[in-house]
Amino acid sequence: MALTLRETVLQLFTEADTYLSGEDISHALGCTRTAVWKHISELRRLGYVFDAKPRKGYRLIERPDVLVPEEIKSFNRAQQIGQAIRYVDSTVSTQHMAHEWAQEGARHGSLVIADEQTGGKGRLGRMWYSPPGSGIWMSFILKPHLPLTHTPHLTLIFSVAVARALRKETAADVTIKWPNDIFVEGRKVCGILTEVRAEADRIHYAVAGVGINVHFHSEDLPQTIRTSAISLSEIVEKPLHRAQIVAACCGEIEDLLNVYERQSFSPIKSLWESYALMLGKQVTVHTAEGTRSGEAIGLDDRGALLLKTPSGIEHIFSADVDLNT
Ligand code: BT5
Repeated sequence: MALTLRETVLQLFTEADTYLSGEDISHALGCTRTAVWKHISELRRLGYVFDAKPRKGYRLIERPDVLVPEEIKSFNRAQQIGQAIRYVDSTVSTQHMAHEWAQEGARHGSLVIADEQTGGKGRLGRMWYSPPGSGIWMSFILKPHLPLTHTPHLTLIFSVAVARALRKETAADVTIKWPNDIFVEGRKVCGILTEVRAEADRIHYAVAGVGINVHFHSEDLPQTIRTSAISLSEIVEKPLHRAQIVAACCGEIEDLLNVYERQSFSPIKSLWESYALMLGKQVTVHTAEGTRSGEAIGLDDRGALLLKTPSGIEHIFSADVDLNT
């Protein structure tokens, strides 16, 4: 997808990492120096800091921690995922925006992202706490050629992709709790919500929502999640840049969707198991049919959790799972 001039200016500064003269940029972009100056001023207004030196030009010395499309795109290596982006400062839920966009004909990989959600959604009508400036609240529109029964694979692909991105970007020791949670230090740092619209028994499109806690302190959280939630800045020393984390997620999601398309679920399953928090452990599973305990022994080919109980092996498709202590 073609970049706007402002996105291209930012990409030039990101790649160069040195001084660029107004003349060099206007040549590279085929626009006037006045236009270049206008884009640099606009970027300054967004919080980017440029150093200006006589005869040398401008150098980008500070980037704001913003989630605007140009900032994400300047780091994103994926070809499809996160190439089309709709960003808003605040919305009820990025899931709603993504469904609307999908129905208007959004392309595969389109991304909706917000700085704040006022009605963030978890599974089964639960809420997702999404205060401004504190996290990454985003929804990906996917158009996979898959039967409806393969929907659980998408959630598992997203869990592994986000876990890999977080490990690479923060070196945090992240694990995955089946089916949709990413944990650090025994607390939830990220939740994933996959919603599909189907035609007959095939997926028409899917919206995969990802909420990653980045900047808040657990003391500031609502009482109900104060001890169960954590944010990345509580465990990572270095300053965190949300757009870079989003871009890393886009790259990993695209890589894993490609692996899945070529080799099906088996490599994803192995990767998932290497991040799994509960394998070989005693767990309690809460489903619509009731609660039971057993050992979590792996995934089946459909992405269901295999639970070994005294009466045999059960395949769990939808549940909340607690680790027994
Ligand atoms: C999830 O549901 O974990 C899926 C969360 C998906 C959120 C993203 S943000 C972008 C997109 N737009 C949306 O509106 N949603 C998606 P579930 O497994 O049902 O977990 C929900 C439970 O997690 C709640 O009942 C709380 O106990 C807890 N919780 C709520 N906010 C949290 C937070 N920020 N961090 C950790 N835990 C939280």
